[in-house]
Amino acid sequence: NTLDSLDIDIRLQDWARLDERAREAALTRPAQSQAEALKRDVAALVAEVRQDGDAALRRLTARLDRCQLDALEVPAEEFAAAEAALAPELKAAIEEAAARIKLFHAAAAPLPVAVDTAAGVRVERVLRPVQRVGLYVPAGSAPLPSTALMLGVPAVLAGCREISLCSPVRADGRCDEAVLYAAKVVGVHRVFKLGGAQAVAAMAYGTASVPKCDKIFGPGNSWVTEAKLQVSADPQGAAIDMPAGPSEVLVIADAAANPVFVASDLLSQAEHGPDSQVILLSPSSELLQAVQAETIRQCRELPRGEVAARALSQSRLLKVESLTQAIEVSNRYAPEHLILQVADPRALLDGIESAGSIFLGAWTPESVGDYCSGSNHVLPTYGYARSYSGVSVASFQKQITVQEVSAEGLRRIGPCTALLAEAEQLEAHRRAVTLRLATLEAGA
Ligand code: HSO
Ligand code: ZN
Repeated sequence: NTLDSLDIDIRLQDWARLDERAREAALTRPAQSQAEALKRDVAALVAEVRQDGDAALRRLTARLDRCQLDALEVPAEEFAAAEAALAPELKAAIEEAAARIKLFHAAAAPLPVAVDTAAGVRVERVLRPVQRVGLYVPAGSAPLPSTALMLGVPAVLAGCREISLCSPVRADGRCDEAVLYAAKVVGVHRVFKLGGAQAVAAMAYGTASVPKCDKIFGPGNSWVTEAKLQVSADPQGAAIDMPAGPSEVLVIADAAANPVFVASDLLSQAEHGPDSQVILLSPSSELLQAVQAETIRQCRELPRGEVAARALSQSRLLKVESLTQAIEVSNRYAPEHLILQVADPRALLDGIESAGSIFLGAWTPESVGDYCSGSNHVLPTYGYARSYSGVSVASFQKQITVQEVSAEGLRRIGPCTALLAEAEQLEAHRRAVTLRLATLEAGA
């Protein structure tokens, strides 16, 4: 095995022995390269697409993806060819996953609300789809058809009018077949052979071929992430789903956990990229040592072992005093994925304040959520789980409030309005109520 000599190292530390600075360091994500050079390069790409539209997209795709594009949009024949080329079992798996993702997302979708907050005062919430949305599906080190499902299903359920998807083109001029099939299965309207910052720019500003989008969704490398940040800071650009960083998992395991399972979960996140972060918390030194050995052993067997090893070198195995302390540390870290491999995982659930998605018990690997349990895998990373949630139907909707007050209703709530307006010294506000009340008095 070529990985036999690979240097694999995961640091094991005792939380109780770390001072505050060392604790902070143990939970710090690897720095994101927000280098000035990256910002400048991305700004130049975005400006070029804004200025030259399709011509810029062809130029950049030739340079960066080594592909001379004619049409930017995937034609019907290419969808048909992709469908014909895929193994029937893979197509069935894509359909099976899509069905469960749809089941959960439909059930979890927000509902309209109507409440009478006083007699004659009706307040409602109505839902409207974001009209034009852009989905980004990476294909960097590996194409991710599952991401097409995770973004496409909620967009369709929300009723978005125009759903565009961009995914990097291969050197042979085609997009990944499984990505195309997944896009078709969920009902994405149009797919474009575009990747990187230029794809984000195209969706944010629109070109002759690519429709302008109101909101852009999906993960991507540092170029894609930086482009999303830049276009979202421009009122003429597009909103974005959430800020993003490299993928991460935190596992809490007790002495009875199976080290083989725990190691496989740590590695499934580590293999995503050299900047992925994985953390294990356990009160059991034996378990931590067993997982350390097992992770190194399994890592050597992986096709992406070298990538995983680089991620592991930035990761931590932490000995904690108790499961209670593990929860404290986890809440402080706010992981994208949190796996609870403990005897009674439900007992810990109430204590968890911040996490993108939680996996309960020995039989729930993160992989099931990545693909087909039904939950979404586009989740807040980099500590954003403290304040953001994963992608859902609500991400593709606007919630609009509506109120309707009758004459009787205004008699009831008018005095409260007028008094508060007076306290804020906003006389026009006050009169908008008192003039009406006077009219009612005169008529009554
Ligand atoms: N764990 C990734 C999602 C993914 N895994 C896609 C496999 N394919 C970020 O949540
Ligand atoms: Zn994954």
